[in-house]
Amino acid sequence: MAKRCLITGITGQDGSYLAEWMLAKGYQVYGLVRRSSTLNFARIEHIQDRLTLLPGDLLDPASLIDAVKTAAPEEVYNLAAQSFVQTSWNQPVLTGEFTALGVTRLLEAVRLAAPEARFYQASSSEMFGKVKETPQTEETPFHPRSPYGVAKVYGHYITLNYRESYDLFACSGILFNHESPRRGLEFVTRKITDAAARIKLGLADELRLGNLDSQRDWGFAGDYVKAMWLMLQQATPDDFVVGTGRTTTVRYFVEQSFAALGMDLEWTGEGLREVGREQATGRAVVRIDERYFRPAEVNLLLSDPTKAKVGLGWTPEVSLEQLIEMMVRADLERLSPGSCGGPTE
Ligand code: NAP
Ligand code: F7E
Repeated sequence: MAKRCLITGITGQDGSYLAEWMLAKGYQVYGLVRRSSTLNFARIEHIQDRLTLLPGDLLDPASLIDAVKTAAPEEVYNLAAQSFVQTSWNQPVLTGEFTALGVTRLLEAVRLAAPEARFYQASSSEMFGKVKETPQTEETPFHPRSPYGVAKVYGHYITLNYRESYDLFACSGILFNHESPRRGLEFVTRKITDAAARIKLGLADELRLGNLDSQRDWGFAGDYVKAMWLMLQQATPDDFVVGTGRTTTVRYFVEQSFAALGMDLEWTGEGLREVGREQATGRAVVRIDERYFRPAEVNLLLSDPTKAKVGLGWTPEVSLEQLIEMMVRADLERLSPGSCGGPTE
């Protein structure tokens, strides 16, 4: 009989890639979806007929218990969260409800309705925040810098606590930034590749950004969901850092994105940096905009993924340059005349 898994956040970036991976592995895949006044299944449209979608919300314990009972899963992946760091300052309480307490609600549902199930929690490199050491490992102390980061620290420790208190097979993957053509448009990488494609096509002439100096360890989401699955195939539950071991600036990501579309870059000025374009029409400007700076920034993230490499046999396959190329090409194709468009690749 096929193994069964339940994925929360299946309509999100990672949920869609994980669902594809689990289907390919022969699992019966259940996904938790919350009610919305408009359908938001764009990322899973292509596989929707092979999924069983169950209604539920991280705020509603009964809906979680129902979903776990119905799916009767061997594996549960908790990917649902309010995941945008900037929004967590505007909605700190809601972020705490979803991203922190939501984990406890789901763990309780698993403890009560499927205690033998293996549980994956989507922890984050944002927990390292104002980093205590570089690179960051599973042993690096946390110092979160946003309500989102604080909520993720709670989710991380409650997962560990349920492992220690109830002997649940509960693991946390401490994942560094991972991107794809399915990344939400508000995150910096997708904002850049979408804008580069628009500027190339003459649909926009400006890209507004905040801190160009912040450094991230960016990988491809399609690679990272494999690490999630590998964690739940181990003999004992454990936590793993997942990243590429390479860090670059936001500025570098901008340069590479425009270069991938054959556009020359020229940075000028302190507050205002300009992009000169040779092949597109009009004039493109990268403008520094105070609105995109954060009250407290995470300046530098760099993973040491040795434990995942050795313990899980996991290595990322897509390089940063390949990822950028993949993202700009997908945005260019989506926005080109004659394309059917849509918010994803
Ligand atoms: P995402 O694209 O923002 O997806 C978030 C998902 O959570 C969506 O499916 C969303 O549903 C769902 N969700 C939000 N609130 C919910 C609620 N109250 N009840 C039920 N579902 C809810 O995020 P992602 O990039 O795929 O990330 C997946 C997980 O990994 C998140 O927990 C994130 O915090 C964490 N993480 C991400 C990264 C990264 O770089 N991507 C790195 C480390 C950790 P709707 O479609 O209805 O909004
Ligand atoms: O910002 C800087 C910004 O919003 C990256 C989430 O998936 O990864 C993600 O969190 C950096 C920051 O991602 C803009 O200040 C400059 O330093 O793409 P981001 P994030 O905050 O790193 C972690 C691991 C998660 O767990 C989260 O869920 O880019 N930046 N200018 C900008 N960022 C945005 N969004 N927009 C700008 O205009």
